[in-house]
Amino acid sequence: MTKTSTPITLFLFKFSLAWLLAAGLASCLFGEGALAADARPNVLFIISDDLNNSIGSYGHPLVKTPNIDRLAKRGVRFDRAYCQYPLCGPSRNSMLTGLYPNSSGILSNAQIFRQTIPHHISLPQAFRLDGYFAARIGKLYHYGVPKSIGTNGHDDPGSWEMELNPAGCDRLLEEPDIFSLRPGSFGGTLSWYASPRGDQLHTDGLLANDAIWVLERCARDKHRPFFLAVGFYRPHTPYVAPAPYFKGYPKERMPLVKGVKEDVKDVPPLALASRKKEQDRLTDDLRQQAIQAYFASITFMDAQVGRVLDALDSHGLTDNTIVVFTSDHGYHLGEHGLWQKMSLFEESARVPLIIAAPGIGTPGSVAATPVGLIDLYPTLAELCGVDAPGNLQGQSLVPILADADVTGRGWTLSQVMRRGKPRVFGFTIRTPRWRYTEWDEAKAGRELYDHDNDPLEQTNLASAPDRADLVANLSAKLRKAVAASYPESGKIPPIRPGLWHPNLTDP
Ligand SMILES: [Ca+2]
Ligand SMILES: [Ca+2]
Repeated sequence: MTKTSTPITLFLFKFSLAWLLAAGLASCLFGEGALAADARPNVLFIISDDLNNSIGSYGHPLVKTPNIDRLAKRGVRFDRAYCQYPLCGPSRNSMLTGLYPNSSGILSNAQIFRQTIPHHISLPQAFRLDGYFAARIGKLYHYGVPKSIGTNGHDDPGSWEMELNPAGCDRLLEEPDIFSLRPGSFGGTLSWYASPRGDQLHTDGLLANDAIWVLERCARDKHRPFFLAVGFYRPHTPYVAPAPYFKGYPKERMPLVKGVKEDVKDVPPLALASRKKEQDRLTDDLRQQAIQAYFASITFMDAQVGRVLDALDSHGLTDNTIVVFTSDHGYHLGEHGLWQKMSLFEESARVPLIIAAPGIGTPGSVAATPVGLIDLYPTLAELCGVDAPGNLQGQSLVPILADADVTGRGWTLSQVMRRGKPRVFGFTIRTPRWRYTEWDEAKAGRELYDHDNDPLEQTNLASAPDRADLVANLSAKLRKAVAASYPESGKIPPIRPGLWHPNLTDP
């Protein structure tokens, strides 16, 4: 299903989807005696939204994430994992197509790759075509949060056999109570609320309930493996979580970033262009409230992840299910004066990534080599023996899963667009030691940070005379990586009119 333009085809399509949903669940439920059991592993793909590495097992001193941590103990934790574009839609389209944004053509939210490369086979679609039961609960492709919660968002119907879109009190009841820096605006604006309602009334609690429901049914019949994708909404703004989670993070103890004025002196302006005007209103008190609510939302989301992992255990699925946990991009909490996403600094480009593949590698090991979300598609396809398209641009992480000391490609590429006439791009390459960034092909500045000595990226070494050779070397490496991020045509595929346009966002 790649083309649709009229409400009638859309209706028919949704009708057939409802049928498929019933049929898919029925086959999951009752099976067909004639079919032999399929021994291929299941995949439970869990993604959180706007989650940075404020996670216990990543060494965060305050944030409690016991459930993600226990997954890390039985999987491989990638310590240097990066998104390809620090914004929901472009990052998710890149991850789920296995293509760089320059090849998916998706550089903004509210778009789907069916508008640019309609015949490409997505990651869940590849599993579907190879016989897996592919289901989505919540946010996998882009969704406007919170307005699209409860709808299909900017989804790709071809990717799934079944879709569930629960909406909880955070979406349906509590918006009038949410504090926002721009009153009435939640999704793109710092906003938060300590809800008096319990976990299972919230959207993420309902998502976990739905995941448990699907797992229970899939466990009853094993003739068809599943690819279950669960996309939690927290800690995306508005940071709404049940009030008890806020108590674990006393406001006055929330860490504030100091020395921003001095820090940004050596930073090119485009690197800081994700700053939003309303953030001028932030006081230290509001900053601490925001961080408290962000951390509370993480621990709330972690608890829901725990409920899903428990269901996997209690239904005896753990030993034959590959579990992935990640986020679509990182998040600033005041570093360099920035909040939220859309920067190429470490906090915005870096993501948590844990893969627990039963029987592969050493449980609890940590891979230090840089990897990207773009690598997930070839990795999962290889682990499950699923046919994947030949034009994927990531690497398979299977050798690194087997031995966390394997280097693999050894670098990752991330990019971001700055609007203007013309639009310009920033590209950044991350090696084990260095982050090197060019804005508008270095015409608008360069950055070089030494992570061995400067993990907070405070000192831009790009014009240090003794680093000239290193800059030349990294610049050549970056440009080669950028050139390889385009499709064969050498051009970013444009949005083509008349192709599938996601218009399901208004409830
Ligand atoms: Ca996001
Ligand atoms: Ca600086």
